[in-house]
Amino acid sequence: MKKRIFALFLLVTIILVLQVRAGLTGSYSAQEFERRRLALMEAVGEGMIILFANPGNSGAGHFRQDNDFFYFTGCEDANAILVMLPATKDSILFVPQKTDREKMMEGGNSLDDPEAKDRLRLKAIYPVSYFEEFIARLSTQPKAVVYLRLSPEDTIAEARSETALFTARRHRNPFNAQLSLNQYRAKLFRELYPSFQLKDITPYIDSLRMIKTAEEIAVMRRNGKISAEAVKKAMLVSRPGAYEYELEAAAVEVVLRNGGRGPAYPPIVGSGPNTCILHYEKNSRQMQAGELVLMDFGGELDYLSMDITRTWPVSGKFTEEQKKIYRTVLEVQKACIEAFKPGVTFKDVQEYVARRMKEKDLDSMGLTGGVGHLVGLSVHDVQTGDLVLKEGMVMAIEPGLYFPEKNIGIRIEDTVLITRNGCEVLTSDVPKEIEEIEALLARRKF
Ligand SMILES: [Mn+2]
Repeated sequence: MKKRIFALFLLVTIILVLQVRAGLTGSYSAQEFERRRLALMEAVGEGMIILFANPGNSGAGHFRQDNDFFYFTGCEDANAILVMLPATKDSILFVPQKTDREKMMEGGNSLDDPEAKDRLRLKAIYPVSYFEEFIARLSTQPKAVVYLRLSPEDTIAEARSETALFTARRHRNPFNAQLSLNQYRAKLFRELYPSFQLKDITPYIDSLRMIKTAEEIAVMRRNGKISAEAVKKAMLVSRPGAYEYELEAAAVEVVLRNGGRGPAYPPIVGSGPNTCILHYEKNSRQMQAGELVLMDFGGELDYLSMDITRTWPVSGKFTEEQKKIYRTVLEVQKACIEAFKPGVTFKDVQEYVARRMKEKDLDSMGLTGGVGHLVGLSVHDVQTGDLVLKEGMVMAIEPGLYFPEKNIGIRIEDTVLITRNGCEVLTSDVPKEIEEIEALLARRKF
């Protein structure tokens, strides 16, 4: 009997351990960030590397740290500065000294925490007001090399190229033509310390961020499950007469309930004509029987994003015309997934897709497939150089066909992890086969 009780106890313990789900950034070890810093310093090998934290909160959203700063610190202090010294492998954090009033309103930061230095595995933590003096000492060295992020920043929802584009668009109006923080910091460094040789740290960061670590992969696997559950929930609340935002609400709730921060980008829920607007996000229309609804959604879990798109019939059954187009997109998407493995390029995927469609005697309707985009701290994650798939990359595959004259837009998107000899679909829990979708929708009651 005692043996049985012990076995039961063991089983319960194992189940509890397996269910441990950190969420809200508790998923990473301190060693993880130290390893990343050491890898960066190893690759750079000279001078001083300086990274800036986000200055503070804006809007109604939660504070989110700058992607690159978070990647190398795991620290969520606002307005901080990280200095890395490749020669000695030391890392120093500069953090704002908060007033008693600030501490009362928002809590303290790493400067108020006597254990922060050891926990974050840093050489020292100083007040940020000491930073300029620290830098000034260096400016007397001949040709001091300083690595800054001279390329644009990325955010969870925008690639570096997209933030650059939005800055450029803002400059169309001279009254909004303000420098980005990166541009401003570089300008200030050039003015204050003209002897420095400024170099761009971004390509070094991006080649690290492109390959996910074991800890990142664990978070992304979990996010794949949560985000898939979220889209499935949205499918179940869809019905003729539902508003697009009801689907958004259902999906966001699943993410929040599972320890995610919310959506990783503005959720796209487009019905009828809106299925053909690729980045539609008003989500205000009432959907009707006979139409399709396209939902592009991914949650944020511990700073990492996910990217899923599904398209389904509002009434629960595809029409013959919708089915024909859907099948084409699905076959192209599945062929892309089949082609994915280390060493593969954009051209390889396209050739494979063309071959598979021919073998299955299917008209691809002009759809060629491709490698999609990387996913990570940003949903359109960083990339350096021409893309060749490597083990540890996480990619979204998102073929779509759009016929505005028919009000039919169909996109099917999954996020996959490149493994040693293929890929693992992280978002496979949400159905995409026609029969599976129709079976799931048949469970709805209305
Ligand atoms: Mn995508």
